[in-house]
Amino acid sequence: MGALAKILTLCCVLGLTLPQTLAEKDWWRTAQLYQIYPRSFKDSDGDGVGDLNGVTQQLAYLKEIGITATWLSPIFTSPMADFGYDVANLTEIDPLFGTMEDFDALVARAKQLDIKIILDFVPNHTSDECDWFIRSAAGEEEYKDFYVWHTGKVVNGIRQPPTSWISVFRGATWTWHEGRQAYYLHQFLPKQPDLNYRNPKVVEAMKDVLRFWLRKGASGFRIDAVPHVFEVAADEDGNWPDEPRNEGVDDPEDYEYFQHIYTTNQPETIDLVYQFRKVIEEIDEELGGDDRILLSEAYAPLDILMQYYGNSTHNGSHVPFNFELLANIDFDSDAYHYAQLIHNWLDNLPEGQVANWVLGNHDRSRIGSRLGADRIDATNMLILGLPGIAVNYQGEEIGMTDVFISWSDTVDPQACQSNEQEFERLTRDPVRTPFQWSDEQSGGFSDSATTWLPLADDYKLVNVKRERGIPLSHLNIHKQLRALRDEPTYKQGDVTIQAIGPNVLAFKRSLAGQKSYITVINLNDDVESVNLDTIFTSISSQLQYVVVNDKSVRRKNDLTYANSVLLMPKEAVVLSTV
Ligand SMILES: *[C@@H]1O[C@H](CO)[C@@H](O)[C@H](O)[C@H]1NC(C)=O
Ligand SMILES: *[C@@H]1O[C@H](CO)[C@@H](O)[C@H](O)[C@H]1NC(C)=O
Ligand SMILES: *[C@@H]1O[C@H](CO)[C@@H](O)[C@H](O)[C@H]1NC(C)=O
Ligand SMILES: CC(=O)N[C@H]1CO[C@H](CO)[C@@H](O)[C@@H]1O
Repeated sequence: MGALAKILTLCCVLGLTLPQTLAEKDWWRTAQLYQIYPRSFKDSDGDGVGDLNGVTQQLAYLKEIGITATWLSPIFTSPMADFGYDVANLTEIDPLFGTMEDFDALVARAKQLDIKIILDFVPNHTSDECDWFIRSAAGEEEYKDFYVWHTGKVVNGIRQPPTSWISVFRGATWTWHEGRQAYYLHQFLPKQPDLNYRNPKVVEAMKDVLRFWLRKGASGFRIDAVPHVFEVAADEDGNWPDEPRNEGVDDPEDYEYFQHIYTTNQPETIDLVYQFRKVIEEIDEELGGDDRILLSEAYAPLDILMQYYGNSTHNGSHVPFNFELLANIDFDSDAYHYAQLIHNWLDNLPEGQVANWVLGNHDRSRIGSRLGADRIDATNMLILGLPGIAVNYQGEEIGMTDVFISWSDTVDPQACQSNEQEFERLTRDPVRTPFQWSDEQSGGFSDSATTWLPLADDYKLVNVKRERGIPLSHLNIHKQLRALRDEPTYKQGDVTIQAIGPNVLAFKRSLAGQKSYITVINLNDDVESVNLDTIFTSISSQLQYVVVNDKSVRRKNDLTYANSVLLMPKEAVVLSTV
């Protein structure tokens, strides 16, 4: 971590010489992605819960902030035991969010605005209310092996689950089913039985789900929780091994009690992603038009993540989400650590692939709360300024922060499964509160005075309407950063990253014959003076301010000498050569 970050120039990260037609197909290589959590984006019908028509109404806002594609957290029929991550019918819209006609209208409007709609695909399990599970539990021949069933083992005359595996949401991964007289496997809630991917019929059924939505106009999928799709294969007697203990975790119900070597990141998972990619390419072939894409979410070691991109014979995910920064940066991280984590991804990137940058999502504490509200612009400068795909979670562009939700108002199952002492560590409600559109009732999110989660107290200060009118608001800085991404230097240029001491992170984007841009971030509270001339090669002796934040004493278009750039506490700026 303390190791000196060395200057490294990454060559042709984006591939410089793509022919025009291919470049259009490759829209996603420089995309601005935006995650919408539909429950909390915009409520069109006054029930206090966001919906598809709400998203359609606000597509113009996505256009305003320059979004290329948006991925929606699950909108499918669900008993909502896990807010839509427990899907009962994978090809149906949940009435809470609207109808299939509403979905069609969303896709049609998005097409007019040239915004792509990407859907969330939850392969790890279905709801126990899914027709497949009901038939499987009844032992119907076609479906009986759609899920993972086992009669358990009998020890001292007492029936026990086949293994001691623990669910992500605490407690056993096995639940006894009276009807079938067997245990079924669930890595999450008992209401979320795991599909049996060792059954080819399941794989085919899931591929049909992908085909269904692609033909309905989806531009791709984000695949959720890929590591949990496969468990280790059973031995010839149909039994599985227990997992080894994690020393230092004493609560036997806690997911961390065991090392998950048999229930996560099994090698078959990667091949499944390759198979899903084939489906995407098959539909590209069938329907033509712009590329459809796969985003994949996995918290896994870097060498495994890189395999998701594909290998020499198989294409994989276009965008395996890069959680290096999200998972490893904290409030106290220094510039060396940032630089190292950025390098980790870029230096390991397979040839021809594109990097992506993610700092938040619906599962993680918001950036402003995790890293400090006065680092929000700085993180947006990283996400939007580094080469490749920028990914924002809704609200990051206006600087929304975590909202305290009391135990009695808590609805996230991950927290509700725990107790009043533990829930704050586990709950994801604080990052899922209603989007703050304006200073009106319910922040302009809903006509209803009550919303499914309480609104942030600060909505009168932090909202789209107000921030539009403040020159250096998070929103307006975000828009300026977004505009820069249309410059050839940002689309195709190289990057050089440098920590300048522990407090200052800088990176240069450059492209032959074009202006270079240098982002300089003061992470901490000392005034810093940096000499960029000695750090970055071939820059002009004078630099011009292109983007400043509200900590700056300089203004846009001011000039400074490259050999003495003064930075105020938490100042973050983009400079260009002149
Ligand atoms: C899902 O819903 C569709 C349309 O309502 C129906 O045709 C299909 O059989 C359902 N699928 C399952 C697995 O229940
Ligand atoms: C690439 O992946 C495929 C499918 O998983 C696998 O069969 C093949 O051995 C891999 N090739 C290499 C070179 O790793
Ligand atoms: C991978 O995808 C690219 C671009 O879509 C395509 O040209 C190539 O043939 C694919 N490679 C394989 C091994 O399928
Ligand atoms: C990593 C993870 O938790 N992935 C998803 C798989 O399914 C669960 C349970 O439904 C979701 O909560 C997760 O987001």
